[in-house]
Amino acid sequence: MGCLKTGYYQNRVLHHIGSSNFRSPVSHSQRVEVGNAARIHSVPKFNPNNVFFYLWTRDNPSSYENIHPGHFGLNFDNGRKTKVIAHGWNQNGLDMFVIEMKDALLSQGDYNVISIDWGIDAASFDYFSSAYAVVDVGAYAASLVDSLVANGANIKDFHVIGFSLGAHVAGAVGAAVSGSVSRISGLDPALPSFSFTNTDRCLDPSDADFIDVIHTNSGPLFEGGLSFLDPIGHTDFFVNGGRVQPGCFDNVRSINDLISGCSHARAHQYYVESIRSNAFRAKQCGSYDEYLAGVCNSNTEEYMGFVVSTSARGNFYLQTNENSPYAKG
Ligand SMILES: [Ca+2]
Repeated sequence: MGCLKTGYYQNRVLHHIGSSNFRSPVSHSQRVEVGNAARIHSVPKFNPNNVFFYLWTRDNPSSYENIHPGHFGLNFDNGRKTKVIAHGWNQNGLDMFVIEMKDALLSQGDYNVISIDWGIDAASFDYFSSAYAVVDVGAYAASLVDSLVANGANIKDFHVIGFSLGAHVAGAVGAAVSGSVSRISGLDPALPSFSFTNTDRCLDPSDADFIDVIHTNSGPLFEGGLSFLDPIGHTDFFVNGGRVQPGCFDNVRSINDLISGCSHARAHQYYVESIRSNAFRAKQCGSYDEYLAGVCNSNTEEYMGFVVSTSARGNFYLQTNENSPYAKG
């Protein structure tokens, strides 16, 4: 299982550089192919000073602490489980969905909640430059996790949640940490440019002990999709078939429209709802058509989202309401 299905993707990024590890940043160019048009992009060298980490706990639920590798703040507690949130393109670490997710998490559990703010790199006008940055951002965030573990935290207490491009940041964190984090949740993992034959550059099952993925706007770009339609986790949930969501009327014109689009955003909206309630009941099935036809009515059930069983495996389907609350129970 990997991130690439040859011939499936519309956009391909070819990279021709050596090490771009954050410890030894290098200037480089990147050849980007979009369809049949190839062009050379200048990609800014990664600067870890452009990445920030915000920490909230029940002791400081509203005012975040800035932390970074080697500086853990006053409120991080090794006895708590840690939820790490990675935002997507043209977002930042204080995006509304991050705050909603943080609030939902702290309402339900005594967690350390860390937001990775890579908004400077994610603000690139060029989606492909931002997509290129995810591995460096993830490696830098992994160095924070490693330093927290060296200071007494348990690597198995870390769960990374990433939306869109942030899902691949989460994968890069998981790939770069010493050991393996317990879980990554990929919320509609972005597809455009992630056609690498190399799973080092995208979320894949080797990045954590357990990976659950929610698909809400999947499919190739030319069909109006933005994320991986193929399963890329240990368990994948295809909501309303995974392509378009009820209540959304996504009109596809560009990546920009899609990335801020209704169906894509439903992925983090469903997930936040799943933190507060446990009602996204899904059935294992071979396809959405079979699910709709009732072929899978007696199949295994799982609950999607925050509460998913880490023993869940395979593909699951469910339907939602058009408006919040989305879960049908
Ligand atoms: Ca990976």
